[in-house]
Amino acid sequence: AQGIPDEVLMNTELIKDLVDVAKDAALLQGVLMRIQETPNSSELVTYAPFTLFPSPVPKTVFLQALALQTHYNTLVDKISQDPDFLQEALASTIAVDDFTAKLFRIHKQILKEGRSQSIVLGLNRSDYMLDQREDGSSSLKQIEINTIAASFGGLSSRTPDVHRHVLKVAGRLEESQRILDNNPAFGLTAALAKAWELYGSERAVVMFLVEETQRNIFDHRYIEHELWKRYDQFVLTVYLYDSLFSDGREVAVVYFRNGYMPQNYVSEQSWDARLLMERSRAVKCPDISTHLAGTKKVQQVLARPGVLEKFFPDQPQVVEQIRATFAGLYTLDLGAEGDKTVTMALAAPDRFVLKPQREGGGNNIYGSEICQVLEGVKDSTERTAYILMDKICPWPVQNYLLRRDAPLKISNCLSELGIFGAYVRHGKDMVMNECVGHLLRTKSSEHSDGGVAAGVAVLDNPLLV
Ligand code: GSH
Repeated sequence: AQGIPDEVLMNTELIKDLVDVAKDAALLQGVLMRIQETPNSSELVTYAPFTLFPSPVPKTVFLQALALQTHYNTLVDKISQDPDFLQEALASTIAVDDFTAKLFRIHKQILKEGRSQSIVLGLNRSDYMLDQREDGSSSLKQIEINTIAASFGGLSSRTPDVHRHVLKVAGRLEESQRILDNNPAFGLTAALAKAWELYGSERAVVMFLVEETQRNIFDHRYIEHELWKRYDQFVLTVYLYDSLFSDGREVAVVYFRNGYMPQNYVSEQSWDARLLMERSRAVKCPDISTHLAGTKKVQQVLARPGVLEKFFPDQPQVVEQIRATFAGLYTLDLGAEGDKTVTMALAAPDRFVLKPQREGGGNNIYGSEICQVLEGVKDSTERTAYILMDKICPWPVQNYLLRRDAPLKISNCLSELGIFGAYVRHGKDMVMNECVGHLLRTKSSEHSDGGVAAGVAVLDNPLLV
């Protein structure tokens, strides 16, 4: 099996027609975003950015990523229940990174008071790229795991039909039939619904905590509508961008689609609100310790020898399976090991990515900028706000990135595969632990960083090869 052949990619007349077909198909399927000018109105909306064609992904690697997801769910959940591990892993980071420190303070307070809710709901997305070497080998490497506001499970449920249609119109029936079904919205909602049911109060609402500007509302709406579809009765869902405005209704589940960046906390009151939610009986998705389990520092510590073994003491094959997806990850803690990391990074910055403890995309540091940043902090504790990771290098593939008002041109593209995980734990019992779908995102190779929300990547589908 192959990707899209050049005779199609280079046929300019055909491409022009297909672009119109594709945009209408996206609108018809509801692959939508609000526009930048009016981010809180649905009067004028546009298609969410997407690729004209699906991108090739080797089948073995795709299956490998799917098979890992329930183990990653378990790992994240175990980390969240291990205060000693989190304390030790994050000690150097919270000493210098104010945002992580504030989250950690809430986590400590909850530990002291005791958790108010034994139902845990985890909706995450583990992201990977292919490390493709000159010798033709490809290996799956994890970029990161998102344990808060993992997005695009809604829109990616609708993109398969867009690519199927485009390929059919292009006369590529065989490729069209190879586009996989995908419905993360359904599985994410199944977990949300399970948590709501376990909470056990018909009148309690599911609260979507969203950003003040809501361009990505349709991605949220898919989840919301899936939730309503499950019940004959009235299900209450509310959208709030400031939890302080909750108007007296009991909240069963708080689904965070906000709260992952420092800018999301506009004042001290926002931090008070986060604490209030953590203390409440509502099921938090994620709770504060699961949020912390998704930090880059935890990712780096997990790659140290013996750490995965601690979480899976009797499952060496699971340890091996997970570890196989780890790229080289290096500490910048003060001491000889961290000094070695600094020297290594300065000697060959193009081989690495410098990652601060930030989410939302566009925060990582590459190339000569790594040297600038490291030169400034290398002799101080400030460097412990970052970790260093090997840069993953996939082969570029040509495709057309369709984005409102952007000129049409062929681009060299890199793709990132995300796998959605959903789990619910009630006390000690895992009552649900599933892999619920995938998300392929593709960007021009000119950009080293940034997702769809950050305006860099676009939605895509894997074409298994
Ligand atoms: N607040 C927006 C939403 O909830 O839809 C964006 C959230 C966001 O940026 N989430 C990150 C993500 O999944 C994880 S923290 N980004 C994927 C992308 O933008 O491509």
